[in-house]
Amino acid sequence: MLNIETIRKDFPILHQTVNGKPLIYLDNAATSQKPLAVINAIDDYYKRYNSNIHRGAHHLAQIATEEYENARTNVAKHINANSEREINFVRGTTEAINLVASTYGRKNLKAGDEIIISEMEHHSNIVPWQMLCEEKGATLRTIPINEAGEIIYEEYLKLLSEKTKIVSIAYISNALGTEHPVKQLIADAHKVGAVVFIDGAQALPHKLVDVQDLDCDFLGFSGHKVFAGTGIGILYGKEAILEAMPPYMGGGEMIKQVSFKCTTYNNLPYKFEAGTPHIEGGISLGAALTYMQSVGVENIAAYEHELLIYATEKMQQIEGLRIVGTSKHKSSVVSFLVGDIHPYDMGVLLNEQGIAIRTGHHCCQPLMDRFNIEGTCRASFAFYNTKEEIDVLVKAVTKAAMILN
Ligand code: C6P
Repeated sequence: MLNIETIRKDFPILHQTVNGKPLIYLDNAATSQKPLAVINAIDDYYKRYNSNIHRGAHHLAQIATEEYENARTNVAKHINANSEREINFVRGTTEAINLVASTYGRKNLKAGDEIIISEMEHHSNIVPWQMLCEEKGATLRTIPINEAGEIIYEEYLKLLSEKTKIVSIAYISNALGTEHPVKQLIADAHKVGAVVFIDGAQALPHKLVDVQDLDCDFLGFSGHKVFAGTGIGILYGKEAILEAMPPYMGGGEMIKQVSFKCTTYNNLPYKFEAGTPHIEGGISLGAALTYMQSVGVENIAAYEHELLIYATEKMQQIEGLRIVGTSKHKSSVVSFLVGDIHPYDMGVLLNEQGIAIRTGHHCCQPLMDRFNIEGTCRASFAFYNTKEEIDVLVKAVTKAAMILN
């Protein structure tokens, strides 16, 4: 059981008013708020040991290196990776996908090969693969989805063939909250010899993700969605696959030896970490995961499920409201439309009540096309949200609908 009142004290930003009303932050899928443990870790880094890492012999450099590498170890444990060598710091999910597309993809794909994604992907899990397909003469195939916002599994099985080289799919959809059966999906992709990239951007904030249990080849996620700072994220890859991949960016840190005749590359994970990294970002990610572990990721998942059920029931009672994305397997997102009201207008009126939601296509334009809509209103929850906040949301949506109709 979580003590939400105590938890909320850890998040200073939540205790403010917006337009004269207490802030109700329901835009957690876009970015989550930061606990004091994370804010203090960043503060501590700059006040006590700001220094470049992996290169200085001096005291500050040693502390910074140790803290950065401790964060990597924490990430490895958190997702049950085999070793720290499988944990690459990147800028976020977007960079993780681009890295794999431009290294693994460029090396291993040829004309006629196929990549499979779903119709429900975030643009960052579409465009890098389109770019790769264009370069290689490969084809991007999409798994269709049903009215509930679930992938049609039989159609996925039909798409798989010996031509399939990469399958890339979000664990949880940012726009609808649908949770896909990724373990099964990975096993089926492996049967045809494809590698699988799991976009974990919306999964890591809400549930335990065990890369060995899933047997995914790659996993990407963003620090800022798991209560850490922005500009930091993780690319996990199986060690043997990462070993065989060419580097992504060239520069300092990613090399063993440089000469004009021959340059050799560094060991994992540094091979993929050219240049001075986002040191305080990495440290903040370590602190954020420690914080989540102290709350208990399973407790978080159970509580957020309660919030989702509560919100779904209450919101369905609003006249004219329809929820977009009604899968039984969902996490922390309620996407909705009320009558013909434009999502942006709803967002503006909710903001007047101090409520932050996201409106629009949520970087999923093909998904919006599939449902023949321009966008939705999206309320997305974190474990610091409460049922009382949902009650206020329901009242505010009802009131806004009356004004806008
Ligand atoms: N979704 C949202 O409001 P970056 O920007 O690299 O941290 O994450 C990209 C990304 C990739 N995959 C999924 C499933 C995502 O949800 C996101 C980010 C935010 O839904 C911002 S568009």
